[in-house]
This record gives sequence, structure tokens and C-alpha cells, in this order.
Amino acid sequence: ILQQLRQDLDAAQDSKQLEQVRIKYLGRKGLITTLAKSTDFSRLSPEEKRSFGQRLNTLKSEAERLLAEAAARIQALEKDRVRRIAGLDLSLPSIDRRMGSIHPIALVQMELEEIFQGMGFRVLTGYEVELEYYNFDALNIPPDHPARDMQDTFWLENGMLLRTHTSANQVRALETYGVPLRAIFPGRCFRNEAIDASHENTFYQLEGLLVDRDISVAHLIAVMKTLLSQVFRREVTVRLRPGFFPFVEPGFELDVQCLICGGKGCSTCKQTGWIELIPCGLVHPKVLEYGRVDPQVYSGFAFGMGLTRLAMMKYGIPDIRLFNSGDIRFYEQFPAAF
Ligand code: FA5
Repeated sequence: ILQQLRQDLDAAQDSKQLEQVRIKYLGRKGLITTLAKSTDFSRLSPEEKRSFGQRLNTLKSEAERLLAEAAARIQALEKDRVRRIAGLDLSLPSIDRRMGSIHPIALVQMELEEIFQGMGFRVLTGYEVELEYYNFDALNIPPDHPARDMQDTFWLENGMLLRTHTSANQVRALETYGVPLRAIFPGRCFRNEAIDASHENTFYQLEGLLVDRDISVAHLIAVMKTLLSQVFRREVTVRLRPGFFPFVEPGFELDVQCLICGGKGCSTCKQTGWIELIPCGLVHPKVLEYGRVDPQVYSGFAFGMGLTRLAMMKYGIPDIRLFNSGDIRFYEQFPAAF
């Protein structure tokens, strides 16, 4: 029987034929099955019964093994046939798969988060739809204050607004985490502004807040210098000019000496040798009070850099409108991994 089975299996060319062979031997009326069924065991001696039974079992398992072997061979054969018919050539190099890339603002954001986390800052995000209270009032900007006009606001019908700056997170964070606090808040901000090469109605800022005992302007400068040297991968020269924001006292504009011309004057820095980069200052005592922090005991600094502007400087992007242009040629120039 086994010899015959081997011949039948060799002849089988596809799984349909193989199935027929299986039925012929092991099916309900198959050769091996009938052999077992048609034997009249009662006429055999116990000795004969055992030996016949054993041989029958061996025959059956050997048949099953041969069938499995043939099944594997036929499966490989069929795969090969599909490949040939479909025209697949496995020796060809694979098709170049297009990879996306990381948006330049996300790249700068991830880099800054890493640097600040290294200095012990936690990363918080806050809300894009914000209450007037956190965006203005709690930052010492009362309703009739002219500073509200500095930031043209998108108001929602329910009285809430799209946050005009990430400073809206300051009092929220003080309320939630208390002091001492070191946190940064990267995120999207919105202003109802006319769009040009350096202004968007939707842009990114990265806010920082550090509150502890005995914090002074020296700490602010040290953190800013560390940050900028790491971002631009070289020593940078900074200067502070007075700047006004109701939520800091004193307030500053931090300028970086132009990295293109080294301070001599070029078109990037409009011949001034300096680039205005980070508004900052010491947290106003009233803001600490809104955050339920005692200004007699604690002090702190805050800064609010334009993440979008930083990305433009770092990568030499000439027009802010490119960020949201959807132009794949722009995005493709940035790496696919951070
Ligand atoms: C502020 O928004 C303050 N909240 C910053 C601050 C934080 C001061 C903490 C003190 C302490 P300002 O309006 O200057 O400040 O905006 C900060 C930065 O956001 C700007 O330097 C600029 O880089 C960016 N920015 C502002 N408006 C736009 C805009 N329309 N498009 C792109 N970037 C903008």
C-alpha cells in the first residue's frame, strides 16, 4: 500500500489532486480505513491481533507523514506558480517607500523639550481654547487695559477665547502644581492679525516659568544662554533691553547677537547686529498672588519665545507662510526622525 501511495503522491501536482490521494487511502472508504474495518479480529489469536494492530497503526501514521510531506512540497510549488503568473521577481530590489518627515516646528519643539527637561523643567500643554481669566485677568491685564489691544483676540460665542499666548498657562500651573515650580508650555497660539512673511494668525510659542526662593535676573540670563547655546550649537551673546508686559516686573526683550554676521550687521538682523528673540522678565507679584503664591517668599522668571520664529532662524526659513503651506517640497527637506 505504501509503495502505491508514494507513487500517487509523486504524481500529484496540486492540492486538489493531493486531496484525492488522501481520500483514496485515508478517507472513510479509503484503502487503509477499509483494511482496518474489513478485518475480522475475532478470528485472530491475541498474538496475531496485537501484531496486526501494530502494523496497521504504523501504516496509518506513515501514510499521514507522507501526505504531510507531499502537502508541503505542493504548497511551495503553488506559491512558486503564483509568483510566476503574477510576474513577481523576488530578486528585484524593493520599491522605495516614501517616508514622511517631521515638521520643523515639531523638531524645534522636541529639541527644546529635551534641553529643558535636562534642566529639571516639566512639560505642560494647557488649553488652546482658554478662559479670559487665565489669558488676561490673572496675568494682571484687566478688561480695560490697553495691553489687551496688543494681542488681537479671536473670541468665541460662549465668551471663551483662543489663547493669544502660552502665558495663559502660568497661573493654571501655579494653581495645579504649586511652588517651587519649573515648567515649560509649548503650544499653538492664535491672534487675529494680518498675515505676512513674519506674522501668522496661528503660530507656536514656548513659555517657561520658574518660581522658587531667591530667583533673580541672573538665573533668567543663565537659563536663556544655556538654552540658546544648545539650540544653535555654539556660544551665543545675549543682551537685555527693557520691555513691557503687565505680567512681569521688570520686563525685558532678550536679543541674540546675529548668528549670520556675528554682530557686524547684515540683512537678517536688519543691519543692527542683534535679533530680538525672547520676551521675558521676573514674574509680577500680582501674578504670583493670582497663583496663590506668597510674593514675599517666592520670586520667579518667565519667558515666552516664538517657537515659529526660532524654527525660522534655525533652519533659515524666509517666510512664515511656508509652515502651513502644505507644500511637500518644503516638508521633505526635514528629517524623518528626531
Ligand atoms: C507674548 O506673547 C508674551 N506672552 C511673552 C512673555 C512671556 C513675556 C513671559 C514675558 C514673560 P509677544 O506678543 O511679544 O509676547 O509674543 C512673543 C513671541 O511670539 C514673539 O516674539 C514672536 O516670536 C511670537 N509671535 C507673536 N505674534 C506672532 C505672530 N502673529 N506670528 C508669529 N509669531 C508671533
